[in-house]
Amino acid sequence: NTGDRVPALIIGSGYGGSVTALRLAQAGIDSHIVEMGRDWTTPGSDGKIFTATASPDKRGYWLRNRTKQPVSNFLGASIDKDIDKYAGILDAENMGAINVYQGRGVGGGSLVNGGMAVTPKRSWFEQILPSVDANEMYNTFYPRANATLGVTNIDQAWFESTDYYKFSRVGRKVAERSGFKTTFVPNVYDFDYMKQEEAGAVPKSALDGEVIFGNHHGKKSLPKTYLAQATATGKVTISPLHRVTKVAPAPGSGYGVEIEQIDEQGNIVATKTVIADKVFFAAGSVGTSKLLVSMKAQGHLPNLAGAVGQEWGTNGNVMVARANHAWDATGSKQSSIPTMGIDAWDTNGVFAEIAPFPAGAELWISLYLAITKNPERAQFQFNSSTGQVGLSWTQAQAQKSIDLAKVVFDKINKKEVTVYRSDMFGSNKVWNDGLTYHPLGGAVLNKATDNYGRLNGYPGMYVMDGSLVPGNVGVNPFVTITALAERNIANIVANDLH
Ligand code: FAE
Repeated sequence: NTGDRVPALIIGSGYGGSVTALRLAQAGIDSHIVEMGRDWTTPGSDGKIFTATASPDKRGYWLRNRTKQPVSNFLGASIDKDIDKYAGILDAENMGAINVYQGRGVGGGSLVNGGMAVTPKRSWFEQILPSVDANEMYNTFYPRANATLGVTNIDQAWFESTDYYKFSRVGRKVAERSGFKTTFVPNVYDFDYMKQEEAGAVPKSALDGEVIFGNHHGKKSLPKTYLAQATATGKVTISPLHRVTKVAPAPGSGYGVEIEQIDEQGNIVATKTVIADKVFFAAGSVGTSKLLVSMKAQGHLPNLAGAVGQEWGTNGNVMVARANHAWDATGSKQSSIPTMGIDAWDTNGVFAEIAPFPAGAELWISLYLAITKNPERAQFQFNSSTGQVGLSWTQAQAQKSIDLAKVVFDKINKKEVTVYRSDMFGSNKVWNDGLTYHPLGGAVLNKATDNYGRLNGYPGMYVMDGSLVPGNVGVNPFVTITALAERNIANIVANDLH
């Protein structure tokens, strides 16, 4: 409420925010999380909390009048449809040439993501974040992150036998026949639960195609792990449907934080100002970058480093689909949880998730989300005439992702005598280069902040999320975001919070 003073205010409840809340609480510090999305705990009129994957209603999308499906077409025709404007779970945020998909709600991206929990190759990590002690990361903080997130591996015997991973086995077979390595990928989904889904013993979630609009069961999203532990301490409160719009030094000490409360249709219902001794930016790469860039440009935080808003990247994301032969069925039954990737990072700069396409019918489609070694970066810029923050990313910058992925999939197609599907991302469009699931950067560690996320010039202000990572982590990012937050908060608790 207006006038309140809190010891620590955390902006956003994704990975960075959840780690921060838990570790502050364990150090005895009360914190308050401000989250612009809903708390996804109350069912809608159909008795379900989340909307169905195949036919999303308003619960699927963040404040839009029309769905924006990542796989947008079938046989060239758009599958998008009108919906009511609502504080739905998945944001397809348009930032000029790119749509940045992000989770909205208590738990951030953990509500909508595929749960793929990948620790990057150490050599690549050392290249992108050279100021970080890699020993410490790989011996202490990656293990801590994986343990607290509940990361496990699929039972390989079950993987080989279940109909639900036929799509993965076909993806593996064709990749290996072309000389590419594949690898099992750990996940936060409860694979024992998934087995019981197959046995019909429990309600289906992954095996019912649930993922990008929320999972009712099985997935250990942050509200079941870090946030559950954090709130159980009694030292963490969360305000959903509250959006931070301004942060500036308060007279005396601390920071004044302006917050808009919104209703489920996105209307502003109240504006509040609170004072916080410490402010942790954990609004995600785009959310944190937009706030910092606009506060600096408008003179509210003029001393922020020049590196603020720089070095943003897409993690080289590009999507593509192939049409398999009739004898290579991918299955009418598909688990929505990916467990395998093509690892051509060292040879081709490509790590491709073998993705499900759970349409409920046999389509012989292999879908891939490729992470590529695309070196292109972009900057966030404040536009004083609109008051908005834009992103300089151009479609031409995505070409490098296509070029890298094309070498891998051209080789597979040539060997298999198969073709790309060109009807799934538009009509006659093979490469889906207009989106990213993995926004990274904008407040890069040891550049926009000190080596632990402290914002230079503003004691008590920190960055804790994906904006610390410079544009490309080579694998799916949330384990790295979590581990880095663990590392930084340990240092902050030890040094800044007596
Ligand atoms: P994030 O989790 O995005 O949390 C930021 C939170 O801040 C959100 O809840 C926002 O609503 C909130 N927020 C933003 N602005 C404000 C504001 N002004 N005031 C109040 N609150 C605000 O950030 N990654 C993987 O590693 N494996 C996967 O399998 C995977 N699959 C994905 C699938 C999809 C469809 C998507 C969209 C993403 C996927 N990701 C995956 C990416 C992953 O979810 C993402 O990197 C992390 O969630 C980023 O964590 P942060 O803590 O940076």
